[in-house]
Amino acid sequence: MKITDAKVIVTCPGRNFVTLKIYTNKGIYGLGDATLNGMEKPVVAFLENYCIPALIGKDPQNTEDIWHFFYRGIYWKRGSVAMTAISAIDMALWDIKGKVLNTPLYNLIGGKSRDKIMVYAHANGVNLDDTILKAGIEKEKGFRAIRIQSGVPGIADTYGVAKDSKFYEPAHKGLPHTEYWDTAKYLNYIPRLFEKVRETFGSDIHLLHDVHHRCTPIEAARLAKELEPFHLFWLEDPVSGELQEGLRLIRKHSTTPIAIGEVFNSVYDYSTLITEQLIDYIRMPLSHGGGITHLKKITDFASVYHINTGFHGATDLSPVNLAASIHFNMAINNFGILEFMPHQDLVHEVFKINYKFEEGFLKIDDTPGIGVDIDEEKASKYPYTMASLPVNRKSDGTMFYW
Ligand code: EZ4
Ligand code: CO
Repeated sequence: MKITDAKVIVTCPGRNFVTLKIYTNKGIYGLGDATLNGMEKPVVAFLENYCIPALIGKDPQNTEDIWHFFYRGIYWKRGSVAMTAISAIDMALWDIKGKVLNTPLYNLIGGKSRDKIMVYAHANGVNLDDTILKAGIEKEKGFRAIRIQSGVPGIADTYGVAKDSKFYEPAHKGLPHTEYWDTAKYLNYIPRLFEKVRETFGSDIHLLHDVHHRCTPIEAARLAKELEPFHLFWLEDPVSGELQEGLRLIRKHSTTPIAIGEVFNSVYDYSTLITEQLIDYIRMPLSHGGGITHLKKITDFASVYHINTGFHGATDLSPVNLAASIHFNMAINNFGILEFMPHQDLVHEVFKINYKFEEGFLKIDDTPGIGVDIDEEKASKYPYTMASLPVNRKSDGTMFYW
């Protein structure tokens, strides 16, 4: 079997998505998600100028060798752009593998360990009362787990909390805009917020919170400690994970479970965190973390240390990635939870999906491969529109992590 061609489809049904389509001489094609929010074009360029020409003529069934060709074989390793491209290639090849063998992806990586995938919703409120209201709406929809984010008193813009709050979209049209941040105000507010949320919804619902890397290790330790009475499912990205050792400080002070890594792209971003048991959940998604081939190794490695998955699943990851993530998490033993923010209806005009939400869980059908298809004619109706994630400054203007 041979790869005969591949192309990159860029479409913007409400937001940008990049999809890699790999063709074979057997008339079978595979799809991979190559979307990197705000950096779509660099991924497209790497795929078109380097990866696709190198793929032609290769046997698509050799997923392991092809993965290493693009990872080990490339002198300039890693980085989000290159790893997103490699992820898309790997995902498309596993899609082909499933179609060739006429079986859904989950059967190729262990079969079913469960029938449905617990997912968490987002409640993003402009203030405390609004957040309680939003959480109530998600609970009514049947979610068993809700991520709680809120505007902070005294901070003008809080990341991910839209003012008009029609739908979640952290990227804004054009160049990066600036948000301003005040850690002291944030740290004083969040424990009060969770006290109120627990008081309102009781102890049965799983609660999550995303810090978006905005604390220093000792600040994160304080937050994790003060949130302990509210029994979070996890505290996400409490610090910038670049300094893996920073997570030691949080562990020393608190039993609040920690999730990290939506911006990671290699097992080497995780090695200290896993072997020293400094975290509880792997956030790195298939579409940025090297695809099924790499994530299977990482999650098996994590499993040895009793660390579970909690893959990133925001709306800037495409339905192809979401379906692949459902398959993957159906199969592995150490599944934890999956993030799920439903895409806008327009997205489902372009992508034909094979999963559905039911009472807090996602279920997927047994279409061979990943099971999502793209309508290229519809896709072509929505041209790429430049959009960027914000940058974050402290209130005095200092550039800060976000
Ligand atoms: O910032 O997907 O946990 N989810 C998140 C997301 C990410 C965006 C970045 O593109 O933090 O909102
Ligand atoms: Co996050």
